[in-house]
Amino acid sequence: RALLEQLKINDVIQGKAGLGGKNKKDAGDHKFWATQPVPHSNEDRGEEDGFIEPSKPREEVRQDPYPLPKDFEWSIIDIVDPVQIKELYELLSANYVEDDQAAFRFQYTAEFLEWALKPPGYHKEWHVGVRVSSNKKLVAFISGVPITLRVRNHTVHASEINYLCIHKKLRAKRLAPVLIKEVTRQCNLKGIFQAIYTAGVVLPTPVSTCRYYHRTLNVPKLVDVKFTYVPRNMTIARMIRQYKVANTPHLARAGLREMEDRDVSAVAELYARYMQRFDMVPLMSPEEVQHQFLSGRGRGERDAATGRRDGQVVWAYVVEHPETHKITDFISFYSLPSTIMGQKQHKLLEAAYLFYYASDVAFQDGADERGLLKHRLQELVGDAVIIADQAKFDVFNALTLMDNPSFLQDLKFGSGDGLLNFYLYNWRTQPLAGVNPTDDRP
Ligand code: MYA
Repeated sequence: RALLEQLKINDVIQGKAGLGGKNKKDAGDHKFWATQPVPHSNEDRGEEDGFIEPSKPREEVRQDPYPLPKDFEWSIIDIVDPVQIKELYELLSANYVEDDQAAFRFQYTAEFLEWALKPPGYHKEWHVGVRVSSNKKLVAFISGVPITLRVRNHTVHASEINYLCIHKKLRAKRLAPVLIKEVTRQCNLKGIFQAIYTAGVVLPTPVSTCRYYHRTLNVPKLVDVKFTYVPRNMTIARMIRQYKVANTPHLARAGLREMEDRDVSAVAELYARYMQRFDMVPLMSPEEVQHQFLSGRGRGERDAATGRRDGQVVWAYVVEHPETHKITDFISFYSLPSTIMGQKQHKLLEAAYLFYYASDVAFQDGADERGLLKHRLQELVGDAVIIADQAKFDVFNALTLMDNPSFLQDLKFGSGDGLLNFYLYNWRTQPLAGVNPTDDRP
């Protein structure tokens, strides 16, 4: 299945990305994408990293919005207005990404959307909606938020495009290209000419492809809703035992605690240093670290039983060394529920998604070769799984990026059938290592 908020990359699993999946069309079949500054094949990537089309001065950027079919009008969505967030929430809840069997559909909460669409330096003009002129109903949306990427050795000021959604009744009318061109124009007006985006579908041309993995937590519910099956040689009771997790995080005694505002600069430094391991990485200022890991922590006290706060989107923990008080590690995950379609008993699949993490074990000589980092990440992510279980999540998801492949199997994550393709707009670079989508389950 398809999408995620998190942009990060893997150079861990070997294999060539971007070979295309089942639904790959030839470049010539893409009437819209054939006109866009993206590589049209892996052979079209050239030797040197860099832009495909040069940036333009503001005066040369198209000044008027692109024309929409009659009866529709553009509408900048004001994410600060509770009424408009609710309209966006309702559009996405009914029309956004579904899995191939149409059994589950992402159900981003209003709190999630606010967190995702309002990072430091966001532009309200990049939250582009389409309404029916007569009754003002919101029927389509696309968004961008600013992001600074390092792609190999280049710093790229880009926009992260997400939440492209068209009402089910307006599909296949070539509206998506108009939305994409309009958000591109809005980005260009702010001096931004590169973008990053992810999609389950194969378009020209992925820079990397990752596979989803799932760690079962709530066995009976996942079986009931057919997210997972009891294998033939198993009973449900055995399966429950197999996926049982401890009651408290193992690193609690080593100094694991919730991240707080006072940790921001230490986490920002640790993150920056750890991410040097990878070829495509968002660079984050301390303000961005504060936003990504703390601004979505919810309101009020944590519930005594689950540890959840009202409206909590992100969970972030640090390990503070008990003697030196140094922050040695951090780990985070976010909540993204899905609607369960056509089910009476269960309406919502509560999924946690592994987000960023870092450990200073990576900086020790030979930490990779000696298996030290793998062991530490297993402890850290294992604890995130325990915390998510306590918080009553049904499943914990992760992609085959960053160092994830080193611990997924040991932590009982199973490979899913979803792939996520990563794309860059107007930036050429050789494919980054990812899963080979033509291989079956790595
Ligand atoms: S990915 C999530 C996308 N959303 C969903 O899957 C939700 C459910 N589906 C829908 O709402 C619709 O089916 C959508 C397409 C809106 C997806 N990314 O209007 P159409 C191309 C890019 O007749 P519809 C996310 O949010 C398709 O290949 N292009 O089709 C990241 C065809 O072009 P071509 C896509 O089904 C978005 C054309 O659209 C996608 O009614 C990143 C058909 O248009 C897709 N996911 O609507 C966007 N799906 O003929 C790119 C289809 O050439 C950003 N298409 O094959 C680029 C950077 C822009 C900023 C640049 C700044 C400098």
